[in-house]
Amino acid sequence: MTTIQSALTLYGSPLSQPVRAVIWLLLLKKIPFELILMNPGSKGEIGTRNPNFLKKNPNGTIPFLEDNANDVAMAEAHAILVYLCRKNAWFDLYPSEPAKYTKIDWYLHAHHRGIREASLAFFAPNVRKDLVFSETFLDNAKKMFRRSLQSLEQGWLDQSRFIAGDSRSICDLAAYVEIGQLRPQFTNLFDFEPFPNVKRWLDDMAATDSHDEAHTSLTVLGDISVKAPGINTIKEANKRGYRAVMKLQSCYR
Ligand SMILES: N[C@@H](CCC(=O)N[C@@H](CS)C(=O)NCC(=O)O)C(=O)O
Repeated sequence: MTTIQSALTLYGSPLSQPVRAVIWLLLLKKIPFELILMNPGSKGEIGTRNPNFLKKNPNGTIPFLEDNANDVAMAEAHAILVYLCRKNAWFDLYPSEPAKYTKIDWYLHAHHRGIREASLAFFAPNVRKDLVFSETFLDNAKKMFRRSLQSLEQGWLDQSRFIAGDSRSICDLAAYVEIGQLRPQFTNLFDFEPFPNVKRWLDDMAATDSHDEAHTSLTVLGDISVKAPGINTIKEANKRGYRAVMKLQSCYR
């Protein structure tokens, strides 16, 4: 039997927010890829802190992408999203005109100390039991997230339907994987009622192609607002998330 190596290899796990953004983009564009399941923070065989993985990515983070045909290997979700769009001329999601892509870049850079706090403040304390957070740290992360959400509510999403304009771009994917994970239909960790523009945008994003497959892991994880999930639920969520991604891919391989 001959196996065909995918042009793209993505190291990650479906429950990881930045990994999900890359998975979603590749599914949206119907680009086949190999997904190598990783365990964030672990030194074990498939861990991001294993010496073999650290040789690839010294920062020990996922997502990590190898574009085998082009001898490209890279980390950082937003760099990967931009790379894939530029290389494939996906101008619908990352336009070529500076006036348009600068707004997307602006959001993507701001996201890291703002909206990404959604994970630090709400998700990781429930799911990443290997990480220890002080109350002060968590309070600050929650404040930072609320402030950033407020700026999306009043400064970005009241100007346009999506974050950087009236059509979807990669910054909407990057933002949704963080903000969307807290919705009542997923982890149920945040009350969006005071944010009507964000709520409208969340609904628009949930209607985007491949949303459900990219977010299957979160559906399996379920509401974690009352009780933190056990390790078996987390493993099952990643496994079923992986299967959903592979099943959708098999339709266009
Ligand atoms: N800025 C990075 C963040 C990546 C990141 O934090 N990934 C987590 C999983 S969600 C990770 O790999 N953590 C490894 C660890 O905790 O050691 C990106 O956007 O790609």
